Amino acid sequence: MVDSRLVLAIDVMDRSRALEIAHSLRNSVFAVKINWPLILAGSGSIIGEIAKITRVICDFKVADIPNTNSLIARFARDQGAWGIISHSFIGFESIRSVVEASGDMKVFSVVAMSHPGSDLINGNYEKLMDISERAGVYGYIAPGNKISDLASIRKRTEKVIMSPGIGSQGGKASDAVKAGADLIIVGRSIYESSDPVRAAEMINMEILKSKTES
Ligand code: O7M
Repeated sequence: MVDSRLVLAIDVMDRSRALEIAHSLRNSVFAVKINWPLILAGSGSIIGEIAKITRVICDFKVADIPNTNSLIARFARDQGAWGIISHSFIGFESIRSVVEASGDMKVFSVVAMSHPGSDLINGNYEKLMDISERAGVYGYIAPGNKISDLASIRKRTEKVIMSPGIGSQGGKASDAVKAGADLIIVGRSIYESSDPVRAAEMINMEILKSKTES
């Protein structure tokens, strides 16, 4: 597996394009993150197909009752996903159900977000981290374009932090790494670029440089 800290978000709705993107960038990424648009446009079997190419993180932002959450997590695990993303505002029992159904699959908990209007969730990161910690998550999602939120979250944990909000949403990978991100999520600014491999390599270099500086 390549030595990259980059997680490529493939938010396209065409199955063959998704596979082509995953294949062409497999040597430049730590993992590929897939989300509902791709699943809804095709079928869940895309997880297993991409898992043959690289690690897959299922960004399902799980947010339901424990029984439903368990079904979703088990499905992702059975398809061969490496990781899954769950919300945490759903409470201890619900996120615990994701952890229990995930087995070896890594569970990342959303405790702050990158978009305008995320203040409600971001203002509650301490409570959300406490719930997630008790539930036994592997890591956290925290915004790479809201550096003070990210830095505050880093201060409270040594677990893996994965950060979106880079490029198209205004954040810089170097700032996010310096504030404590371990893995950087980037989507459009790579797969919509005229040279996606080069775009990914530039971000890989930026991450590496910031890690050695910080
Ligand atoms: O780089 P982009 O903006 O094209 O894509 C960012 C990806 O990260 C996209 O898949 C979003 O759904 C996701 N994301 C956010 O942009 N903001 C968040 O706060 C959280 C996520 C995410 O990945 O949550 C797990």
